[in-house]
Amino acid sequence: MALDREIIEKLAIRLDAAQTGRAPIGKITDDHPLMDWADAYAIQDSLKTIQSARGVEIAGLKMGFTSRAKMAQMGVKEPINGFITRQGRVPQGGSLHRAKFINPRIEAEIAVVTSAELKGPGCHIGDVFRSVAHVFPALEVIDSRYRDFAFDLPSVIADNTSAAGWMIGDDGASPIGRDLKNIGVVMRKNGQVVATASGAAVLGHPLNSVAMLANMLARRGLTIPAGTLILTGGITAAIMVDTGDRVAIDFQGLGTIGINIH
Ligand code: 0L1
Ligand code: MG
Repeated sequence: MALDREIIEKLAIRLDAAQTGRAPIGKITDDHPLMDWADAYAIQDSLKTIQSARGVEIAGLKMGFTSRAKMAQMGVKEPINGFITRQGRVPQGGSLHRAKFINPRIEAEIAVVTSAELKGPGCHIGDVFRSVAHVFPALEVIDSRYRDFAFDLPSVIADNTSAAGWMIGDDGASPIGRDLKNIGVVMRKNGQVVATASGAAVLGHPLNSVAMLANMLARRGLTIPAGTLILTGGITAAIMVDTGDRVAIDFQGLGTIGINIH
């Protein structure tokens, strides 16, 4: 680690203020170029502590940058992870208040809830199959706290991977007998198709993302407890949304979810 505790806490306070005040900031690595991934996750943890202290509740975990194309574009070999909050939940069919965000974008995801603890290192997709109780159609709202999306990987990790909101469908499905890599996903904005993809866009299979999360957490001495909700990462590209938009996403065999922006 390159940063001391005091700097880590100051940077977390800065990111929290940017989020609550909808006031974007420059990327934090401009001032701390030696900041490494351990520092970045320490800032994210500090952000979680700050938010928990004012009553924000952790609802689950998320993976980000899980599409190979997006990783290649960023020149990284590994996705990133963060947390989602109960306050960030939008009920199925609900609305997002545009004024609460800086530049909100929406991406289609598959979410899972685990039924047994998952631990790395060495966690494999087979372990995940045995430990996932339900899969859900989902979407994530991302909102970078960095001005003009000018960020790098450590900055995004510190900013809790741009997490800003999420929705899952009301009805979960068993993963048994379901080919999650071949689930077709169609995203529409205001009735027009804006993105299509299949589950394989997420690391070849959305459950690979859960295995990778367990292995990433193991490096920090953490596990995925039973009963954890996990957003496995964007299946489609993230699309910009604005007041008056409606986004609907069809997940083959899992149902449709929709969100209104007002
Ligand atoms: O959920 C994610 O894939 C993280 C995206 C972080 C970067 C961004 O704001 O686009
Ligand atoms: Mg995402």
